[in-house]
Amino acid sequence: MITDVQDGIAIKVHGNPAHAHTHGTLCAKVSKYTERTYHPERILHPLKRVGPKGTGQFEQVSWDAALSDIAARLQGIAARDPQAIVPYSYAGTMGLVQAEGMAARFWHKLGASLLDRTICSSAGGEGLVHTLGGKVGMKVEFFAHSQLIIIWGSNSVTSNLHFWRYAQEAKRKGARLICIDPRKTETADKCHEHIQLLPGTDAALALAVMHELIAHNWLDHDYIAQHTLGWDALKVRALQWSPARAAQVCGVSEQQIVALARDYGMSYVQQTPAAIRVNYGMQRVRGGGNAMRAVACLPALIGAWRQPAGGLLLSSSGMFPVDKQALQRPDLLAGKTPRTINMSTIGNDLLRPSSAAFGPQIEALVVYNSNPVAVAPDSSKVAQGFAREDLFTVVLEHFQTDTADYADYILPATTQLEHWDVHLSYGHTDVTLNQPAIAPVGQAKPNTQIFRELAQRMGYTDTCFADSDEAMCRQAFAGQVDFEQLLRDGFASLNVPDAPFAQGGFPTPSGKCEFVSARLQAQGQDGLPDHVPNYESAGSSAQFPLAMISPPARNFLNSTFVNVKTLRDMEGEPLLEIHADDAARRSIRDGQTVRVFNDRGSYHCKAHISPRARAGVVHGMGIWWRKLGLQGTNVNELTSQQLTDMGRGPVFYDCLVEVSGVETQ
Ligand SMILES: Nc1nc2c(c(=O)[nH]1)N[C@H]1C(S)=C(S)[C@@H](COP(=O)(O)OP(=O)(O)OC[C@H]3O[C@@H](n4cnc5c(=O)[nH]c(N)nc54)[C@H](O)[C@@H]3O)O[C@H]1N2
Ligand SMILES: Nc1nc2c(c(=O)[nH]1)N[C@H]1C(S)=C(S)[C@@H](COP(=O)(O)OP(=O)(O)OC[C@H]3O[C@@H](n4cnc5c(=O)[nH]c(N)nc54)[C@H](O)[C@@H]3O)O[C@H]1N2
Ligand SMILES: [Mo]
Repeated sequence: MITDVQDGIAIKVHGNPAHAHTHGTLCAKVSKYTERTYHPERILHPLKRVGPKGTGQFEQVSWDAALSDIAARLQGIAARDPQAIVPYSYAGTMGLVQAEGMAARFWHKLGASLLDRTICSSAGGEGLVHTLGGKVGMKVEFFAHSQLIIIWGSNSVTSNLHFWRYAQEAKRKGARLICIDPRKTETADKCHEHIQLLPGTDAALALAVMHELIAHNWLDHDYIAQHTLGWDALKVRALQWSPARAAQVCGVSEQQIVALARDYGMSYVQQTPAAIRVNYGMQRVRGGGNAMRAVACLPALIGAWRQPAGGLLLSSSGMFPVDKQALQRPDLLAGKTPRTINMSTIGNDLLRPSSAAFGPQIEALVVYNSNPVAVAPDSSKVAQGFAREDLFTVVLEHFQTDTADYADYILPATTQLEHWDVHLSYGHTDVTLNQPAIAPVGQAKPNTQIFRELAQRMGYTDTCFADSDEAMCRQAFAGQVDFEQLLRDGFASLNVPDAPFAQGGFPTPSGKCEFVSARLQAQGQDGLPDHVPNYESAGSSAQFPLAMISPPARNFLNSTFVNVKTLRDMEGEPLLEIHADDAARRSIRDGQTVRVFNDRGSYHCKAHISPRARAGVVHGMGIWWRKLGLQGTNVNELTSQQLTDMGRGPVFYDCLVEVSGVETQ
């Protein structure tokens, strides 16, 4: 991203045309970054709570007063037990330095609870680790040369524009594109085929594809023999999944499954490259880890990995040689072994008293790069926890979010335009450098600086607390990336082979693609991938007959940008997409206000009778700020704190609801 600056003011941001993957283009929301940076509601100085918890009333205080008081409060709690202090952070910035750089050092030194950062990708990530050995896969640019692209659990047009450009290029060259998604997305519109399965049924579909590959012998026996583990067992499992059986489970036609398998099998017969872009949409259900494993087995069966434009990509992040030891300094724990809090169950955990199993009650929460009151599941519990009068809460933010409303202190943080950072990627394999384009706006400070100054007030004298942000950027890749090149170009490509698994060499314990995982068996899990039904399967409840998913909105980034007017105007208002039959059965009109509800809570929004919804499945779009929605709630009022089969992740898309019209005068 390039920022045009005039007289110290950022005028415009645009994509860097010299960077192959960005190619001069930014997505709709990030192209509004200057509007967000100079937003009239940007927090420009530290704020201290003056009203009751959660009412959002604050007064301006000096940095010195705020940091001294925060340090004193944390020291008081730490003197009893530092584990009563919990950091909470995720995707605001995923830069290695501003996310868990200086902050991690601070928490390690303090001995605070560790945070299990599960809210986005841990189920799929762990599924992939147990199959391919890590978040590794084909290089994203080679999708441009694939002949068959299966986009599985991703609305790429909305959430992964830079991949989508390569898919478009392949399509122009004659590739066939297949989308597998319960919603008829903007991406599905542009694919040749759309398989509109029920949420949480991907493993059944993948196993039925295997069934067909076996039945027709569309198998690369040589690749399977040399580079996979557990084929005989997987074969037995897959043969239990006839297309007819999977069709029942997935809620799609048997013919569609057979055709999918034929397309995939023909890639083997004709030796044309077949690629799967699998993404995190399919792992936000109970069986998310198993689903990812089942899908990740497919390329090995047809030897797709032999070609650069074949194979699979979930995330490329495992290919980056990040030096976490240097950045995060776990050695500062110095023998302490704090407990771990799972960010996906923060609602329950904030409400838990001290106990032998749990440890001390959470007394202080320091939130940065995250808006948990809006994004974490079961948000009425989360809000109830944040509302505890005895909880001391500090929020580092750009804006007064739903979470910041509950803070005791809000500390103004810098944006991407104002600080140093280095980034890895979910998709491509370039390291990128973020150099500040403008001075901090108002009194904002980088997260790193806030933790540096807190460390000083806590009396921490280790030299690592004096490292500058630029120095930390240099430490992040332990000299494995040319920093001078980063300074010059803004990016540097990792040295990744074009077809990394053409000759096997997977980073698993066996070095093979593991159909059977001994590590999973050792955890007491099924060593083979299987279909694990949702906690709340479509059609399993008469009281709550509709399955709800809540995928990202095109013009928001999770809950970021919701307060940027031009983007919010494009999104309109919080919507529930619903099929015409489901609406008719409930006498719901298009545009009518509806109440979406289950045992956990209720959410008011506008109904949108939409061909994007299949019967039985509704879509609560985007992550709106609660306070900008109707009645101060958002879709996470309905989602549960149940966890996935692997990775302890949330099950946002495993959620049953009922919908009723609300009479409006
Ligand atoms: N515009 C925009 N872009 C974003 C984000 C955003 O909020 N807005 N968020 C960013 C972040 S943090 C992430 S993690 C990535 C996520 O990006 P991806 O992992 O690519 O996922 P999404 O596009 O969120 O896709 C979710 C899709 O999965 C579908 N889906 C839901 N349940 C199932 C299921 O059971 N099976 C299958 N096959 N599909 C299912 C949904 O309908 C939706 O279309 O996107 C990033 N990009
Ligand atoms: N129902 C439902 N819920 C979901 C999802 C879903 O699909 N459906 N998606 C989930 C996913 S994939 C994710 S990743 C999570 C994301 O959830 P979060 O990690 O909470 O991400 P955001 O909602 O974008 O909030 C990030 C906050 O960080 C702030 N921020 C940005 N940069 C900085 C910085 O440099 N310093 C500081 N101090 N603050 C900064 C922003 O202003 C913003 O308020 O949400 C999850 N929640
Ligand atoms: Mo995410």
